[in-house]
Amino acid sequence: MTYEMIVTRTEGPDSRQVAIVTLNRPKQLNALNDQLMDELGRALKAFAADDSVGCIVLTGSEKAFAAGADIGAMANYSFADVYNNDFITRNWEQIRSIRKPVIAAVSGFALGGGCELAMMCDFIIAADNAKFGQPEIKLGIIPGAGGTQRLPRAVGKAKAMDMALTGRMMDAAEAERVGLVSRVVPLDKLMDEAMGAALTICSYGQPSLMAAKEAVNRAFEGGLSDGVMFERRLFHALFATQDQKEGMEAFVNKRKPAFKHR
Ligand code: DAK
Repeated sequence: MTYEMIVTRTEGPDSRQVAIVTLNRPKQLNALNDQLMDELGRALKAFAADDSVGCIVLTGSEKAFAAGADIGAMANYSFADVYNNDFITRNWEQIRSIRKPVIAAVSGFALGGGCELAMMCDFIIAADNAKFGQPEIKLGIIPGAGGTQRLPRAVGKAKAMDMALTGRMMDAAEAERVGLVSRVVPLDKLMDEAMGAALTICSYGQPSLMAAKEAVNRAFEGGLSDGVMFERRLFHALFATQDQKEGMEAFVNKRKPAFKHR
């Protein structure tokens, strides 16, 4: 597939690759427009359907993961334009529907829709120059792609309100301290770190990876006892997989497991 606003490649052993998707509108700080989101949706869907891909890394440029939705493109929209056309929503939902692990490797600005996009990934690894924010309030709007919901779940109400109401940015150190990102590394080590995590993930069995992702996501959707029950059922179900037999037998026999993803 050919793309204009993203670049895709795969890396790793043939049988189990990491797909790397790079947002590529550097002059506009990767501002997210319809075409970019369409291309991103298509690429993610294709990698999700590709059995040789075990994990996806989403990244941007050194200066910007993404500085938000394209303000120039939005500036003249009316209520009827955004409501009737369900303004860019269809593409934003795509990333949430991907069942394989998706890591955001963030350097530079992750603002507005850029921060929301990173939060839709399963976890965020940040470079030490990363800056997160939901500055929509400065434009007379509010976050529109889940920022008011995912940010408080990630960092708590106080920090989320602070960011949504003042529009201030959070640096990488603060983002790690409050749990928005899982790791912070020097900028020149960002892709090594993200690839290391992605290759580790690729070495595990796909059914258990997907079950772990579903179960953790469930923690954000409902109550504790329902979540624990959901986890228990998935846990039990994994005993029906070849990978569980392989993983445990390999441990007992002190050898490396060879997962078949079945
Ligand atoms: N849109 C369009 N262009 C942008 C942009 C953006 N969000 N951010 C930066 N650019 C462009 C700048 O206009 C500039 O273009 P030229 O002037 O060179 O042509 C170029 O990128 C470089 O930017 P700066 O010259 O401003 O660079 P600085 O280093 O001085 O400043 C900055 C960097 C990131 C602090 C600054 O550019 C900035 O404040 N940018 C705007 C950040 C922002 O407000 N983001 C939130 C946008 S609202 C939804 C889904 C998502 C959304 C809504 C709905 N649905 C699913 C319904 C999301 C909304 C948003 O994200």
